[in-house]
Amino acid sequence: MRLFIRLFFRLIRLILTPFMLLTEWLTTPKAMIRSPEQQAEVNAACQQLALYQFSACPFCIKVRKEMARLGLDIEKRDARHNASHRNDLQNGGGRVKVPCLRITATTSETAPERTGQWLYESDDIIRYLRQRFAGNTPT
Ligand SMILES: N[C@@H](CCC(=O)N[C@@H](CS)C(=O)NCC(=O)O)C(=O)O
Repeated sequence: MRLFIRLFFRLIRLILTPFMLLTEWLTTPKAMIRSPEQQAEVNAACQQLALYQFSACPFCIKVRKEMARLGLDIEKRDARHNASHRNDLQNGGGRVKVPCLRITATTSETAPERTGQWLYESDDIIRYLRQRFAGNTPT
């Protein structure tokens, strides 16, 4: 019975995924315009970020669209199909729930020990990204 339920939900996901991705593609906003220097600064700041996500998760789509609007080139890590990303999310963040923004910081240039934060909840991630990047230069 459990196998049947799992297969049923997998089938639903298989059917819905192309529609969700097509809708995302059709409704993704254009990126805000920055000068090349400002964009380079934003790109550098985005190196410290990674989004753990599933491709067909509506909450992840919401975050990806905001990333597109803000012109953020943030690495996307598939936590459904990539076991290593899934384990990192489980071990680092404490649960496999997406979206989750990994915010990496180095403690200092001389002792670049990597620290950071695992930010869950799509609304909190969007709020964080807007606060940091909605202006022309990252804060
Ligand atoms: N309130 C959360 C909902 C996120 C959510 O439910 N994500 C689903 C995928 S669409 C998930 O990760 N489910 C696995 C779980 O909750 O353990 C948000 O807005 O980010």
